[in-house]
Amino acid sequence: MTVDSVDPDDVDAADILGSAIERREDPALVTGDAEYTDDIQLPNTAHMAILRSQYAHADIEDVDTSEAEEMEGVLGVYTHDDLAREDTPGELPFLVPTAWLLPSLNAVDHPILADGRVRYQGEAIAAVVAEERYLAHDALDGIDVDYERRDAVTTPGDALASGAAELHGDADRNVAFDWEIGDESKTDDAFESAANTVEIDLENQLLIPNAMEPRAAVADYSPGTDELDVFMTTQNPHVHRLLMSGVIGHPEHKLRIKAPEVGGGFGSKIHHYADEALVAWASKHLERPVKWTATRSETYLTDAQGRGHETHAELAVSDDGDIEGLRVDTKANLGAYLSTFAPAVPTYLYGTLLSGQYDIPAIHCSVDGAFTNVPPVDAYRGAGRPEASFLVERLMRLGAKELGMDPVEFRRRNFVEPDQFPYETQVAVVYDSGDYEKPMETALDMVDYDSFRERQEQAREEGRYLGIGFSCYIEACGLAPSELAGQLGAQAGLWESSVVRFHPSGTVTAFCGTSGHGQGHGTTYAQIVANELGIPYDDVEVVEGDTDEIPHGMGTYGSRSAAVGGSSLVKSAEKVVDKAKEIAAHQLEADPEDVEFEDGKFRVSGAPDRNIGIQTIAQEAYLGHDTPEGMEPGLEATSFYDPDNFVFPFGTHVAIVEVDPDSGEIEFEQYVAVDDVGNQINPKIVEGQIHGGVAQGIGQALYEGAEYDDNGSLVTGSMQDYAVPKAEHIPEMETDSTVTPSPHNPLGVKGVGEAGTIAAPQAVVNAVADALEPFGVEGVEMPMTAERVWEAANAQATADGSGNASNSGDAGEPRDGRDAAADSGGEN
Ligand code: MCN
Repeated sequence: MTVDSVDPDDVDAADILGSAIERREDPALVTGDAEYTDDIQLPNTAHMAILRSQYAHADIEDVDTSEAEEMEGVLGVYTHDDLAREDTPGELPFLVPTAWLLPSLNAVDHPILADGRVRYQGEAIAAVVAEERYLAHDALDGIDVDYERRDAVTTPGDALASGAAELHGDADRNVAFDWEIGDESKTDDAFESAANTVEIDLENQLLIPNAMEPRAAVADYSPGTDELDVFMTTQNPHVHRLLMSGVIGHPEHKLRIKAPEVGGGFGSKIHHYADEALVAWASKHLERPVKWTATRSETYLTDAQGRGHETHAELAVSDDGDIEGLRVDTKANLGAYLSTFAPAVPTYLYGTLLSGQYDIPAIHCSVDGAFTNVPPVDAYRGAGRPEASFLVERLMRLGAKELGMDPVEFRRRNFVEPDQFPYETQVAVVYDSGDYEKPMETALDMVDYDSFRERQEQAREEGRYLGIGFSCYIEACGLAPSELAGQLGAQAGLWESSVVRFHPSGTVTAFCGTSGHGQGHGTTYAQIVANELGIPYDDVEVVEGDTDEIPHGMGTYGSRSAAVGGSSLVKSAEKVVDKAKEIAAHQLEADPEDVEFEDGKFRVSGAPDRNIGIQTIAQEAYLGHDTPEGMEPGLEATSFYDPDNFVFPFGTHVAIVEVDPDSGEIEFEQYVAVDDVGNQINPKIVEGQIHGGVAQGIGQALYEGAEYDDNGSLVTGSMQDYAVPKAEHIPEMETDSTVTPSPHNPLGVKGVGEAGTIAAPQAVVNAVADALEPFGVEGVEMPMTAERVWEAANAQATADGSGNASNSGDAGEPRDGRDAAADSGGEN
């Protein structure tokens, strides 16, 4: 089902919420009219370039900046010592979790500029500010760094092994923390008595975010007022303001962070990096505007990466197919330093999702976080939840296989049933609402599962290898109830604030503390506010991303904007209506109790002719000539909305692939995504978010992965080497949805921004495993490149000498004796 977008003018005001209206932000974006950070040209701007470590691990014996300082046009060259001299706190912060929740956390120092040692390739050592951007970059060649190289370690398993190169003197064998969740002894008991167990070792590879727009910042300091304006690529301006204020030692109330148009983030623009702090500090220091825009190579080296897990997991299952226990042991890559949200990602955002869609009576998960010589690893679209869902859904396939049970039947048997909600898992969260059977059924119909196995058998007879893969995912988003966030270790409340302001003419500006960067908030928030106030959609303007205009805010990540920001707007609009109703009642000479509000009009009950529109009331509110006694003029309201719980979207994604064992190529026959994100504000935007998310999930399954050599140098440092999928690599997706509203917010919505990314990888990996079952292959590590798939399909043949020569181009023998290559064009 493809959702067709509609013109808002063709939608009745009463139907605006839930309509698939066109995104209002697109004309400016596609015509080049939108203003991004790098478009900002302030008079007298100086430009910054940053000298980055060429090595992943080294002591810095000396940094000689004298030649650079002499170069024409250079205004300043700064190292760690310069920042220290200026009494700048100079440490980059992390926010979660707090030490009392993660007592083992080793909160290592994270200097803005390297302090005698570099721990990942690309770490900032010195900054140059010059009159022109190219001069600044040229001057980097005038800085001489005397490195003493050290051994590097890039994977968590290696970093935690004895004898590994140590990154931080005070970290015992690179241990960032150890953490556990669930009931260990109950889980051990479940395994001891289990009739069947299956186990898996898997890697969830490191991924590099690829927003279209690289990170950038322009800072403008006014010495007269001591005000510092920073325009930057941020997903959370108020959080950045708070953190930066501490990092550079500038008072929060004199610091303004503004996000112009932001060209994607996927999590990478949540965090506080050295670069933005340096720009702000330098502007203050030089008393003139300073600008920095990362090159694409810099983003590859320094943007916080995602995932990076090595996991061993086991599932205990009864003979009837009931899951009895799940045991997980994960080593998580944290990179060289703790980034803003980093320790929360492989702990509270991962371990709490390990029950998946299933009623699992005993779960235990232990996680060892490791420092390694790669950039900090932090939240990247999905953040902990894709890792959990991948693991659970890979085990679901294995469990079914072990019992000889249909994978759909096995899942269905273990689903949390609709009457079990709210469902408390064994890993600390309570699922809000769900009906897992429904999206599964819809997806099965869409792929005609009843006939698939026959088709698969027939194809195998012809030497063609079809496979089907299921992913019944769950996620937790809408971050988060502040109290729960506190219990989970965040040093921040995760409420959201908004203002709904009527202007005297009857139009409205809605301000929200979230900060969209591609998600279409301008459209969906206007739909919410127009619906609440009963006014035309075009009369509502939405403002985000500016600490000067918006009272406060926690930003956009964790698919929280609709559930928390949207709900905050509802609350503000309700307050506005309440005040307007009092004015209306006064003017209609009625008791407010007797006044009803519907479709933008206040009516006296039982006397429909006595009515007045809310837009007229707005004018009256500002005139203040005829309002209830003692009422303040004006019509606007502010809310700080704090939700009761996370929201838990879910769904079933199914991939059908054909694998060519001769070449290792994987072709999609069908990709079906059926998602339940509760009520939908805008089905077109929901569909677009699913499309983008699935594309990223397929990217992880098939193409993407950060690779480092033994020295810790990034091998996949450009788009030539890091395979971001192109449009031709992504299959036509068939989408549908079911609707199970969340009871925890006034809109009944659940988040959608990460769902596709969380769902897709395991659907594809399970499909490839299914296709290659005749070859005795149970899985291929991601990214499933043609080479890896070919090797897996041919491993058995190579091992037992059954016919495949590595350079013959023929596939190995399937285990059931059929000739894989016979009819499959093995000569191609
Ligand atoms: N929406 C809706 N109905 C729902 C849920 C959401 O119509 N039931 C709409 C919302 O109103 C919003 C959009 O869908 O316009 C996404 O909403 P939500 O799921 O609340 O997610 P956020 O807006 O908080 O966005 C964050 C999420 C995350 S965490 C990542 S990562 C991500 C993503 O969004 N990064 C993106 N989508 C992205 N899309 C783009 N283009 N660029 C990114 O960097």
